[in-house]
Amino acid sequence: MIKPVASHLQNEYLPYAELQQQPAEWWAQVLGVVCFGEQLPVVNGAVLSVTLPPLLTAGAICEVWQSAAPVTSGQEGNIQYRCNDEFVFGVVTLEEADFSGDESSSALQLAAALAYRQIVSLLDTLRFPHVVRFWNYMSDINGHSHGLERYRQFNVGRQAGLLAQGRSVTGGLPAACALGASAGPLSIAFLAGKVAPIAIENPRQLNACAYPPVYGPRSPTFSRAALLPWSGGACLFISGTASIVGHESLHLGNVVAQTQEALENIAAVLEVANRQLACGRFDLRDLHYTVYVKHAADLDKVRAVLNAVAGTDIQVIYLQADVCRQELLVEIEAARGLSCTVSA
Ligand code: 3EB
Repeated sequence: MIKPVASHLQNEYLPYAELQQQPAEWWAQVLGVVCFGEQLPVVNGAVLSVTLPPLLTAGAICEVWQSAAPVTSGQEGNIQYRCNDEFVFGVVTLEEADFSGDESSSALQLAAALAYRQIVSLLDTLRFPHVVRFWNYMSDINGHSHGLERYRQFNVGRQAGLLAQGRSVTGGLPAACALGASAGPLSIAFLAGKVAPIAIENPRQLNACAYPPVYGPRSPTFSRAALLPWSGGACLFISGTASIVGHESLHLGNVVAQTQEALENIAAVLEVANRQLACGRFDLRDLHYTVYVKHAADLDKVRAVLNAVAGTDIQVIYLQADVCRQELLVEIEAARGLSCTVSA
């Protein structure tokens, strides 16, 4: 039987303008925040600001992770974090200009390796060994140098950082996303806890850690979803999901079909996750979605597909971002906390 975590985690979307006005009592229950907009002033140390323009909403928008138990904040090296007895949420941003790459290693690769080494080291020190979710953002994700696409450089560095700290790069991996911003430092957020989440894979997709070398010398290190059971339910974190079946990108140039395929993938992940639940079930109509659209002009098409599949009554934000394969036009991530009790 899985040992449940004690309390509920949930995310919601809040305009940045409202985040700026929240009182201390509100912050006391906030584990972490990821904000999307153009060069946002710092509201709080442990808030990740990413230079990704929101679509649809007027101003900047934030994804807020709240928990029931009061939170305190801290700092270690480049990492700022907030934690309670059960979870820690941290953010780290590294300017590539501060790293002197050489012929064999780019600044981005070195920055990724350092970030992941520092994160894991902090988690070991604080005794939150189990990462549930990583958020990764970098500029020019499809750019090339050192004979390698920058996303693939990031993958090399991420693996090096994890391996240097004795972490697995092949199994039991957290949920994650990796997106391209138009500018800004390498920006990473993480959520970790005391209890190992269940790593969920998608039967329609090859495990990302087993992608063939054609996608780069080191594989990405994430599971398709992480499921965190607790005493009265579960929280599901679905990784960035795209139009990939097996390991191949499908529907090149067709954003409608790519969106449909990504949602098929999410539906398949939900089915696997639901089999793990003692009670309740996850449904496409109840998820909270962050949707990354490569071309802003595709917003209406992507939105129409999501509304047709998941309904119009969903919590969702749309952002303009580059996806980690040049040909992918959309990537969708989602999360949901579920409360339920087993009936006798
Ligand atoms: C994919 O399925 C799409 O490198 O952490 C999705 C989620 C993707 C996470 C990562 C990459 C990552 O391969 C890309």
